[in-house]
Formats: sequence, C-alpha cells, structure tokens
Amino acid sequence: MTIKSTTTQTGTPVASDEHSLTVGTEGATALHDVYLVEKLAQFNRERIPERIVHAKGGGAHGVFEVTGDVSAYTRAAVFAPGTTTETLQRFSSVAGEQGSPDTWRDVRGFSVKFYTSEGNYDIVGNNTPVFFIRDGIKFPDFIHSQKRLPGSGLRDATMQWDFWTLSPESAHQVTYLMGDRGLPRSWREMPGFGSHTYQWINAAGERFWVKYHFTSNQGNIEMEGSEAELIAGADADYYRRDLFDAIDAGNFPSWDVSVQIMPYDDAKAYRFNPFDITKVWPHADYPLVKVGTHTLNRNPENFFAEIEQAAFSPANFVPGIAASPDKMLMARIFSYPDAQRYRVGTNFNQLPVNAAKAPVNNYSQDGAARYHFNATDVPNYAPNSLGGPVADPQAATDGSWENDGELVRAAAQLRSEDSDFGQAGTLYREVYDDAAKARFLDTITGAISGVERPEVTERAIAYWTSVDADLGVKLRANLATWAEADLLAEAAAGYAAL
Ligand code: HDE
Repeated sequence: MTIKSTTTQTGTPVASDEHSLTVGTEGATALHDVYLVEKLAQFNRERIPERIVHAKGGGAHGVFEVTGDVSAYTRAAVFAPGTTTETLQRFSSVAGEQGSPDTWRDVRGFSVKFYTSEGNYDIVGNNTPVFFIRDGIKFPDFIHSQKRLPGSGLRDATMQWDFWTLSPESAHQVTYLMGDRGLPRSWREMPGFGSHTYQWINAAGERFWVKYHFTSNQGNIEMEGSEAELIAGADADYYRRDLFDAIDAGNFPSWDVSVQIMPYDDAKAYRFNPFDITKVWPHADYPLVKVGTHTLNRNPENFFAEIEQAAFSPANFVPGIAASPDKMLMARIFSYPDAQRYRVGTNFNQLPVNAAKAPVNNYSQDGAARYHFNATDVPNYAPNSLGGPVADPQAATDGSWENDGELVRAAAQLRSEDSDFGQAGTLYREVYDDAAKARFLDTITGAISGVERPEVTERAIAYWTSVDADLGVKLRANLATWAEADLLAEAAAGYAAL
C-alpha cells in the first residue's frame, strides 16, 4: 500500500502532524506555521448550526418501489406503477439537542427524500399522524416551551404544561406523545405519517386530497418508560446504533406506503376539517390504499455529508403533488428552505445528498460555495431569445383550490364533529387497552408532578378531564398519591440524613 503524503488544503506537503513550529524546543510558537493555523482554524469551523428542532437523528439511503396503481389519482412519476426511486431517510427526535439521548420521550421525525425523475419530492413527517398546534405562527412559542428556560437553561414541566393547557388543540398529539408511541423501541419499529393533507392531481387535472401512511414491516414495538430511562443513560445513541447495525448486517428495514384518498369535493362538508393537522381521518371513512414499499438498504459513508447536511423540505413537490390549505403546511413551506439557507448555506441544494437526479435548469447564480455553474452560452435572465430554459406550465402543477373572503386572522370554521378534545378522547378510550391506559395515566402523572404552579396543575387536570372525564378523576387521585409518596420519600431521606 502506498502511503500518501499529508498536505495542506492547497496541496502542499506538510512537515509534521505532531510538532508545531517553535523557536527552539521551549520557545514561542511561530504564527507562520501555516499548517498549524489552517488545522486549528478548520477545526473551529467543523460544526454548522444544529437544526433548531429535530437536531438529534440518524438516517440511511434506500429505495421506493411502487407496487400498487394510484395513477387514477396522481400523475406523479414517482408513484407510477412499477417505478423504482432512490431515497434518503432521516429519523429524529424533536426537542433534544444533537447529543441528547435517543430514548427520551418525544415525537419522532420521519423524513423521506425521493430523488424522482421529475425532481426531488420530500415527505417530512412524524411517527404520529397529528400535531400540537394548527397555525404555524405558534410554532416558535411551542418549541420554546418544550426546550429550555432562558435563565437556567433547564427544561421545565411548568412551561410545557402552561403552553399545552393554554393551547387545547394540542390534546390529541399530547395523548399520542404520553402514550406508548412516545417511546418506540427503535426507528425501525415505528410508523411514519405525512401528517398534513396534501393534494394529488391526475393526468386529467382532477384533484384529490391525500394523507400518507408508512406502516413498519418490523411491527410497531414500544418500550417501557423505566427501560427508556436506563437506556438514555447507558447508550444515548441507541436508535442511531440500532439502525446502522441492522443495515450493516443486511437486515434492511422496510415500510409499506399507503394513502388515504379523499375526493376533492368531500372536503367541503366532511365532519372534521380535513386541513386541520390536529385531526385524523378515520379509516372507516377513507381506507388505506397501498402504493408501494420503502426499504432502507445503505448506510451513510459520511454522517455529516449525508445526514447532517441533508435538507428535507415540505416545499419540495413534483408534478402531480401539491399543497393543501393547511396553515401549518404553508408556514412550513417557507420555513424549511429558509432554515437550510442559514444552516447549510445558500447553495445547499448543490451538495450531493440534496442534489436532484433530474436536470436542474434556472437563472439563479452565484452565492457562497457555489459548485455547479450554468454553461457560459446560457443567458442569466428570462425571458431571453438565446435558447435558455423556458418555464412549462403544462409540465408543472401548482395545485389549486377555491378561495374567497377578506384577509383575516381567525381560526377555520368548526365542522360538525370538530373539537379540540374529541379525537383525543377517542384515541384514549378506543385505541388504548387497559394496560396502555394505565401506563398513560402514570406517564401524565409523572410529567405533571414536575409542574411548580398549582394553577397550571389545575388546568392540566381540566385539560385531561375534557379528554375523558374518568381520566380526569383518576389523574387527580394519582397526583395526590404521588405527592404523598414524595413527601414520605423526603421524610425518609431527612431521617436518614440525621
Ligand atoms: Fe418541522 N422544522 N416545523 N415539523 N420538522 C424542521 O427544518 C417547522 C412540523 C419535521 O430530518 C426545521 O431544516 C415549522 C410538523 C421533521 O432534517 C425547521 C413548523 C412536522 C424535521 C422546521 C413545523 C414537522 C423538521 C429545523 C410549523 C411533521 C426534521 C431545521 C409550521 C408533520 C427534518 C430544518 C430532517 C425540521 C420548522 C412543524 C416535522 C425549523 C415552522 C407539523 C421531521 O425548518
């Protein structure tokens, strides 16, 4: 094996990786030790800003294979019968920082990038079908309440429950979070959801509303709170390791990808607002239609290049797929590329992991760290008479829906069965069995017992009473028992200290 010479970033051989250039062996270090300066300066710049949410994660490359036929609903090439598309997936937790333990209770991110023949298509969802809020203007406040107090830098149950109980639309998602789904056994053994309602458009221009579901072929398996706490201490990277090891061993995880499809006009009178991300569409109304299978089969070779710099965005649509009038989705469509221009840099879409496999032609130019440039014979303005690329309204589909009315700042009108607590109550009563209900009660009791303002605790009891009256009664009793036990434990500790 020939050993290569170490060089500076500009290719000049370097003298040593062990000794700085000094005046004698005991003297001052020379500032013109170019390699030392370059090495330290480069090191200081290794980190880019972590994602403000979903900072801790992991991922892998994969493939999506269409097995069904949904061509009656969308003209998207990625979903055409028989199509195979390369993908990238990233999983994450939401609130913790980059080094935080994987097994802290949290919602998990579920992002998939499809490198389609018509450009990149991203589904950036979670392992829950709903979300805590329904208007993007509340997102920074919500995230602040889940992260750290500005003064102490500590996470704080009081502010979490203060925000949630003042934002009752959070009840459905908090019921998921505090239930078993808040602690998956691994990223492989959890489902994924696009969560929002999206628009599909078929070749005839007909529109449909859809919701994406990824069903794990490994099953949905969760862990107990006590086990998750132990693992959080013993192996903070438990999920990242599990995914990497499984793929490394050739044990490729896969998910069946399905959609719920709502005819365009059904949305007008549906019993729940179909564009409210705090609601699901019951499967009895809109059953799952299988589209294909997504399999992860290749680990990253360089985590930073392929996972940390990956830029997923709900703004990345392809012809045949578009947005819906979900206010959260519209806020996200602005937010993600904005975050990526800041976090990765203006030309983040030129990095290999983000670059489309379809041709990219437009009149944008320059910017920091630009790598690909338009050919010199192509003009840099449109319209032009020099044969530059031309926008094609037939090829593109913006998606559309009817709008009317004044500009307002107001909630959407409630449908016949819309309420903040209704679907949360159904989830608790009809989906959780008795054992899951008991674990749920213990989890919310534990979480609320950290609240330090009695009026917030009272509001939390009222919040869960609105979800389910019996749950409210049990919660009040459980909180009292736990408080008493804490007092007893404190008394015991005090006695032991004498
Ligand atoms: Fe995100 N979210 N989000 N989010 N989100 C980000 O994007 C944001 C929301 C989700 O693996 C950020 O590049 C706003 C819902 C995932 O790289 C940021 C709103 C859902 C990931 C951002 C939401 C998600 C993110 C952080 C309210 C599930 C990780 C840096 C309108 C349906 C993506 C970045 C990855 C990441 C903003 C709400 C999922 C700041 C403003 C709802 C899986 O742009």
